[in-house]
Amino acid sequence: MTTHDSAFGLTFPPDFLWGAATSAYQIEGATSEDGRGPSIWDTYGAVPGNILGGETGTVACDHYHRWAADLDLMKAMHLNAYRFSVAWPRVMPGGTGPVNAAGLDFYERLVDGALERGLEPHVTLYHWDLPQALQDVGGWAHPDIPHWFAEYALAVAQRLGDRVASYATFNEPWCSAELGYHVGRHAPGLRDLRTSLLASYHIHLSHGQAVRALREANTRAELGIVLNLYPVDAATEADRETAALVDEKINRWYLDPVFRGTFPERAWAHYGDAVPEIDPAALAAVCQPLDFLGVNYYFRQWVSGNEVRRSGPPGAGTERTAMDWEVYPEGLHRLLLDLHREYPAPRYLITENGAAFDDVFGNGRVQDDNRVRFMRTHIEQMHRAMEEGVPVGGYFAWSLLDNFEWAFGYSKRFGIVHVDYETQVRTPKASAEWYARFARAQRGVAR
Ligand code: PNW
Repeated sequence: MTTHDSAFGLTFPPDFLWGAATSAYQIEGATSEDGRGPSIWDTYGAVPGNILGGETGTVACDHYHRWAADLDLMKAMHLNAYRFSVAWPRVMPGGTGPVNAAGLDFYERLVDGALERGLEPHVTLYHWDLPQALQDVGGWAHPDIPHWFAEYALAVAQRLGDRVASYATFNEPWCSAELGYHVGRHAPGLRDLRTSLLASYHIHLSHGQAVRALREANTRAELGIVLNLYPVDAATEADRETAALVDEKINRWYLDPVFRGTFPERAWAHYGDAVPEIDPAALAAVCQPLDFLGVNYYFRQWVSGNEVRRSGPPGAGTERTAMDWEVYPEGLHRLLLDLHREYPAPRYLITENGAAFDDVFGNGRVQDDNRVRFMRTHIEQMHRAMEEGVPVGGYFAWSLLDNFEWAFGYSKRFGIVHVDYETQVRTPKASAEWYARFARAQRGVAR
């Protein structure tokens, strides 16, 4: 027997990764412990009005102290992989310069703890918590940042080495550049298109430079990048051109440099004078052979007139999450087929998929049937894509825990495990129990 039947009759390869994902700033807390330097999210969160309810990541899920119990949760759920991020300001408090050994100690304990529990560690090097010291000199807009990032990546890889299964350079660079430097709804809260495009360019260069540095250091871990990607649909024929532009701005502005060493033409022309001065050779070098592409899938973009909706087609027939995002499982199937055709990678990992719902905690449990349905239908669509030839190697639920949802503070709960922020008590939701049964069946683990 090489495969196992699951609850709903889908067969996945026995070595398929069933995991959960988190990120450092969203769960760790302990923002000034053991030599960690300040990050842009500490600074941004300290400004009234930036985060709903004035909340911050200072305590979050206290994962910095509760990491062992959190790993136990995943082991109990029969998962075999854990995706988390390393906080740059823990490793290099000043962004560049001396390494803080205590910061790396934490991630070393985490990696070893994961391995002891049968969880493959999948590390994201940058999930939005830039050291404030680097922001003080311009952050992603500074021309030297690719060098600083590669330096930091090497410091992590030198310590964690081959115990890590994969490194993703970036999580969702669109969010860093667009939300952080243009829309201003994420740290550092800037509102300037030109600076945001420059930041995106430097993030690309940083990715390329870090991948080259890690390869030269003979890192055996798989290397890749994680992008937030969306099918883009036009409501009417007249919306097609806009939809194509939106697709280039959100998806291809990030895919093309990584896979082709170029920027997409339509978006480039659209941005006009705001585009940065590009060194074609440097841009070409962003395209490094990768071992995987990480796909974060949440919803599609629906283009209608001048409006780009995340909530899908108007009307009551569409299910939406607490973020007002459309529930659209078919989009994952479409996205994977499109990627496989246009941006072939050796394998794809679904590095995030999940939903916030208005969970009701009562009698010691959360009966989140909506989240169970969300996960099941998305896993079904991922399976369809695999049957049609797309090499998908794993699925990571976003998120293991309810956590700090950026500008929304703690008001949006994405966890499959409920967190009581008063007591820090973790309670697996019905979705965690469902996922545990599913993973156990898929992996053929005895009861
Ligand atoms: C992702 N959008 O963020 C991040 O990787 C996670 O840290 C986050 O908690 C999760 O998705 C849920 O939001 C996104 O506006 C933030 O399209 C914003 C968007 C997409 C993803």
